[in-house]
Amino acid sequence: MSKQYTLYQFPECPFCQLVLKELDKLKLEIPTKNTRLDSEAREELISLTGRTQVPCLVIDGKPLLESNDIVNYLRKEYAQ
Ligand SMILES: N[C@@H](CCC(=O)N[C@@H](CS)C(=O)NCC(=O)O)C(=O)O
Repeated sequence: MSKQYTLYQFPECPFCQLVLKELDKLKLEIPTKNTRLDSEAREELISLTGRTQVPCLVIDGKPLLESNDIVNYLRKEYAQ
């Protein structure tokens, strides 16, 4: 992967599950941060987006919100 990614998420969130499933399907390993368990991660997310909404995929420092948009981005970049 040429880009740097971080996925802010928590696994109990159904929208996060959609993204996590897609990562699995595409066999992509992306660092994740759990905003429910990790208060520092939650603060980072607020700094990046002004809110606590997950999932949020940070791509080279730029946040992408909305599970559908994240899944579409991943498919466009990495689906064969
Ligand atoms: N439309 C959004 C919905 C995401 C959403 O509602 N996430 C919830 C957790 S399941 C959340 O982040 N709630 C806390 C907040 O909005 O600050 C998506 O599809 O990603």
